[in-house]
Amino acid sequence: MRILVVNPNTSVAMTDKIGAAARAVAAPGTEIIAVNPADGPVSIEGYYDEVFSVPGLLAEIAKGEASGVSAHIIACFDDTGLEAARSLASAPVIGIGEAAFHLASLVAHRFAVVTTLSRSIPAIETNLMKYGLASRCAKVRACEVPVLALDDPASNASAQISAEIERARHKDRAEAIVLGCAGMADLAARLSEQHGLPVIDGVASAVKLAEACSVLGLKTSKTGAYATPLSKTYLGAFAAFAPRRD
Ligand code: 5HY
Repeated sequence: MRILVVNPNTSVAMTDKIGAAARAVAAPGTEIIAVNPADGPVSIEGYYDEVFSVPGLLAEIAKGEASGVSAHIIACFDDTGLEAARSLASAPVIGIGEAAFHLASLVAHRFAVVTTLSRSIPAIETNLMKYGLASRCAKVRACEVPVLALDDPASNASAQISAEIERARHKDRAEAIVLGCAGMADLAARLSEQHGLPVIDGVASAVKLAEACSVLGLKTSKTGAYATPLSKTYLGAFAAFAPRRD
């Protein structure tokens, strides 16, 4: 099977890291195609960045559909553009945030999320409510390291994340931790070992759930929320995005 993994921001180094994390858990026979749009924000930190990442994301999803991929993964923890992507696609579309929340719920009564900046917290809290999993999440915390600083040794990111994990354990009674950024994908195993509890990365979670959907023959339901968009004209710069039902 072939799985498209879209990093909706435009930082190639992050796309490479995400692709490596996806390939590390992919089953034999699963091909991971990791891409990012050429246009859009270099990182997504809050609602404004999210909006400008969605057109590029949808263009990549459309290409994946045309090439017949088995599933799509949106590799941004906010699950940016998830509903629009599902409306466009027939193959399953898995957001790394939703995937991680569900896997955390399978191994822990209560989990906490550790994301990058505090400004990213409201969108994650809103998604937890939307997915019906807010009651399982004790708290969404932030390590206050910007997305693109996660790989900068000067940011002390791993130590900052570890400090929040300890606070989540002792103050929130968290029994598992969800890493709230695709850029943290390479940290999960070591942090789990260091802190003695499950630490869940959304990229790996999404790959296994995408494989499961494909093996089970599940495709996006088009009978309601994710129905194919109605044909209509889009004027101006977005004309190429106009939905055309065959
Ligand atoms: C992500 N931003 O996974 C989110 C995380 C965040 O560019 N990739 C991004 O901080 O909202």
